[in-house]
Amino acid sequence: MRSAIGIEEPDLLLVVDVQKDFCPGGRLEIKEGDAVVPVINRLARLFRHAVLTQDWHPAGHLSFASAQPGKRPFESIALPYGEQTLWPDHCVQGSDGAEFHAGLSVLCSELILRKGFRRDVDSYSAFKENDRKTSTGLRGYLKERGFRRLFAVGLALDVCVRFSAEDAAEAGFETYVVVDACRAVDPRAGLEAAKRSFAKAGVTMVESAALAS
Ligand code: VGL
Ligand code: ZN
Repeated sequence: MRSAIGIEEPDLLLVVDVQKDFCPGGRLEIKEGDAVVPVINRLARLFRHAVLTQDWHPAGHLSFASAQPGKRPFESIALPYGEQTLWPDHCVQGSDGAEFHAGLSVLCSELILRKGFRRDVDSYSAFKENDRKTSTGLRGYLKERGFRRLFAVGLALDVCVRFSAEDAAEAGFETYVVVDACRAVDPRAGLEAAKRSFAKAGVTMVESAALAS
């Protein structure tokens, strides 16, 4: 086991998409999605700074299978910017399912970054949209604030946490994914693919028990 990581200035906790629609009973429910909440609440007390992301789609968003004639959720389509997985309608702007899980308590949160709000581009990553060109502005914000290490948690490990962490590493942040503070849409293949990809991207996987104040 690696030695403990002491959380200090200027470390950042990045809390990805802990929203009702990704939790049991939601429109794109992830198995045990709500189990991340107590782990994240505990972690949040070690940090001085956090950013929350919120998936925030207009009705009829192109990532919704319902917006693509003849397509069903979890199929994929070719778009001008590449392959796009189709999902059930989820995290529609202003809907109850787009709200954060009611038990989430991250008092050190200083920014809520909404993403996926352009009808014709999805955004898994908190940094770069799925066209891989459009910036969300988060890189500039975090650099300007002087953060150096990022600890990513939330939903889903194999989708938005993965793309956010890899883009963070590419942007030059020392990046960790706290695995027990995440759950995957596909806990088998998706999780395995994420692990391989993290190794290549220079993202380190840690357990929450390894983090200390
Ligand atoms: C997510 C699928 C679609 C996520 C968002 O937050 O991981 N997954 N939109
Ligand atoms: Zn989405």
